[in-house]
Amino acid sequence: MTAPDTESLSKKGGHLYSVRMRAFINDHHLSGGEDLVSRNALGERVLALLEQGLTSSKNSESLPPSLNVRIEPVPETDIVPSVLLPVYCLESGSHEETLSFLRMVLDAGFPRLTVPGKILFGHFLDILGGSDQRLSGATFILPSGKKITPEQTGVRVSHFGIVPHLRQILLKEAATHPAGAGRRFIEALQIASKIMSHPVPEIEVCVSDNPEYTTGYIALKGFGYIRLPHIKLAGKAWGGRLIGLSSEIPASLQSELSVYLSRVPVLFVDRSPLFPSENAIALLERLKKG
Ligand code: PML
Ligand code: MG
Repeated sequence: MTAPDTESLSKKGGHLYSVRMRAFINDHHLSGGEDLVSRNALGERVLALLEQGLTSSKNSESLPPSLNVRIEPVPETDIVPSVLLPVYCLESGSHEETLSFLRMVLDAGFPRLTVPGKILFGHFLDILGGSDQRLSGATFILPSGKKITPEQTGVRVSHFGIVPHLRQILLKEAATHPAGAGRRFIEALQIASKIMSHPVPEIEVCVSDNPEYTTGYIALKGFGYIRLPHIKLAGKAWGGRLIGLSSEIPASLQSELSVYLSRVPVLFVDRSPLFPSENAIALLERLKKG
């Protein structure tokens, strides 16, 4: 484990800054991004997030978007340091191939799963088909197969960041994946890693709501994050996240989980390996071994 970035964990006053950006046109969400950074890195991150919001590819008519940028100090003592999940990538030439891999993983391909994989896959097909478009956040699936949507539109995983040198290294390494690399991958890896850093979630499946971004992922507790190229067909402006829980938790614990995911600041100070892409057979073999 490398030492935490001493510049990021600022000494003076013991604070980092949470910076969160959201770009939108009227009620239509375009783009969001965030980080947890030191005072020194704040200006550069704010500018990068502004650029991200202003150039969102979801803004098909190129109208001038509105942007909310929120910057808040976060006491160092509130920050939970964590480690990013290992990253795998499926080698796939088509949507059908990727979907069939996902179906196999969920249909007993990962023996440790408590949630019923077939039901989860059904809910995922609903997301792909666009039947849950009012959701902007994640939905929970319980071991009974029951689906719970916190706060009506789902829980938004937020308040996370990554030390700058890890971002750079991962972007460089992931460029060898057929799915490519970019800020979406880094952001999604942080979200999945934050979700799996809580004891109750055991699986997450995600597809982007960006019509041009066709790579999604599945994250599995105790295994890692598998990138899924072609999980969606280009041109569809909807997506979503399903989080499978390992136990039937009472409503009070569900809200504790939602608060953790949406509010508790988690800073990624270390990473796990990033593996080259592999075909479905090789990945299923790895998954069987757990
Ligand atoms: C999103 O756009 O909200 C989700 C992006 C998923 C990224 C998957 C990847 O590239 O590994
Ligand atoms: Mg998105």
